[in-house]
Amino acid sequence: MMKQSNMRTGGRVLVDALGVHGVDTVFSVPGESFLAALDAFYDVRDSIRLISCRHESGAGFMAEAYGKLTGRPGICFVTRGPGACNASIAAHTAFQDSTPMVLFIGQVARHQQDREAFQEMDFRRVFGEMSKWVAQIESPDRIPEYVSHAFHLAVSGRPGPVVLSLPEDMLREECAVRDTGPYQVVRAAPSPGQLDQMRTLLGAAKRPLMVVGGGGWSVEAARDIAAFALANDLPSGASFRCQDVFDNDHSNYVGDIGIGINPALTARVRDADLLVVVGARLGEMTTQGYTLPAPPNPAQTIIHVHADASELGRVYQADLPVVSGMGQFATAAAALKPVDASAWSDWAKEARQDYVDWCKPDPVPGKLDMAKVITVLQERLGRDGLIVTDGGNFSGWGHRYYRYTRYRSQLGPTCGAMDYGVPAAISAKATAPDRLVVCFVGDGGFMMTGNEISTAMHFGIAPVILVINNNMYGTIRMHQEREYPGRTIATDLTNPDFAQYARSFGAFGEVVEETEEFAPALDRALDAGRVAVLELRIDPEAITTRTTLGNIRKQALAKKGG
Ligand SMILES: Cc1ncc(C[n+]2csc(CCOP(=O)(O)OP(=O)(O)O)c2C)c(N)n1
Ligand SMILES: [Mg+2]
Repeated sequence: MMKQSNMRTGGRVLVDALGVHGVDTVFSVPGESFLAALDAFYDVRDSIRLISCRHESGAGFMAEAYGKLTGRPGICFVTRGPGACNASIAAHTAFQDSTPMVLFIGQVARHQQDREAFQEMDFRRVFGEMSKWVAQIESPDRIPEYVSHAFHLAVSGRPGPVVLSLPEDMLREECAVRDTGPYQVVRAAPSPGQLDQMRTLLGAAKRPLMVVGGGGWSVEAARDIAAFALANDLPSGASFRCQDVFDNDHSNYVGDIGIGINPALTARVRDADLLVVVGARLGEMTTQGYTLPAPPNPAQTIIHVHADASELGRVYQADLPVVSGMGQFATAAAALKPVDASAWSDWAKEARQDYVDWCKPDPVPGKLDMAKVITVLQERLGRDGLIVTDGGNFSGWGHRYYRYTRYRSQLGPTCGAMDYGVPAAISAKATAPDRLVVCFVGDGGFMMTGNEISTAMHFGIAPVILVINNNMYGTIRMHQEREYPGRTIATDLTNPDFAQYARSFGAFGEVVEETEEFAPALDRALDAGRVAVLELRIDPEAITTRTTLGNIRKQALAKKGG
């Protein structure tokens, strides 16, 4: 048969489809299973940047962070069983964090399927629980349809990850097929009746509290929800690692409701008579382990706004459940006639004061005071700052003391995954090169994906990485001391010299041991013009912003009568 000019390989149809949907960056570790797609990327290398990484968890987290930062799907390409398994942590994170992402996996050829061929896995089963949808494309002429569906699903309703499996022979096969148009974002909006009802509930309240968080926000939605709060003098908190959804300098911001919550804020959640929960799931972190509010029918009246109907009534029965996108809800709420808020003006003022008081640092053991480190960062970064955090106790300093004043100025795994920080910071700096991207990561987390410094060097991406070194898996040590005091095991770490490690990649590296050394070291790191690592050696006793490891052990022993 004569070759027609409109014939394209599956790989090319796929890469063209990415172009149609506006993809500008792809994160990957290459594999022979998707060579035909890689070859198609060669031809579009001026419009789609292909960032090849050193580990698929790094590539996956970079894609997730891209999705978190931009609201557009982060794109990741990995190979068959080994690559897919390595990348699965990013899919799980995107799922729990409601981040739009599309993970493409090279798969064994169609005629080899179901034989346990080399590296074969059934990705529909593997990713069933950690994606919104997983499918395998069996024919190249259906690629545009599948990719369009994947993009629509990733961003619509509650955003999340979608997985597409690509048999390698399918990517090589030629076909004639037309491209689709670009995807659109489809989200619900609150009804006028629901808005009326919300106004009525708000008008009847004496001690209302709003909690914002979750995925699907934007600069405009964050601005509108703040306007709604201001108009109704509504004290407003943010869920775990979603602090940048609400300007922390706003007179109605009252702090974050997650791990290490201000006890005064816990009391306010308890004493509130109305909770307006917008975007956050009423999940374990937001409810102090499903205790506050008490499920399923708490004392507080609950208005729960979420993009996904299946989250409403999941654990808590809301008095007013509303399915809505964040932008759609925030615009409507901001346009609502404000209620008379005089009944709770003292409550609102006091709640804000609680937060202001909470930001005053407690004393910190050791020569390097992390609270002061945050103050310096705040001064140096201003509104250009973008704080990226890994999972671990060191993140508590940034949660408590940093003021997030702009949507997106915080990127962190709300699912608590370690090893997120370094790749996410690299992705953030690649995506927003004008921002001052600073990553907080522990010595534990850094040793999981710190190798991606190599990727940053290769592509000329220059975030600043602060390795908060306490020579242990500190979080787990804390829990051990609390539950099994004095019987520590598996939590001590022997580390490399992190500055020297960084320098071995050609990166900038310095050690900071005292508070006064931090500001000049940060200046040098910001000016380095390449990825910079500052190892911050902290006292292992400085385990949280509020207490020491020794105190935790002492209290646990006293409780056990030891
Ligand atoms: C991928 C992953 N593995 C294990 C854990 C469990 N975990 C939570 S925090 C933590 C220790 C973190 O150590 P480090 O990064 O040094 O931070 P630190 O707590 O010492 O400040 C561990 C092992 C996790 N959250 N994620
Ligand atoms: Mg540590």
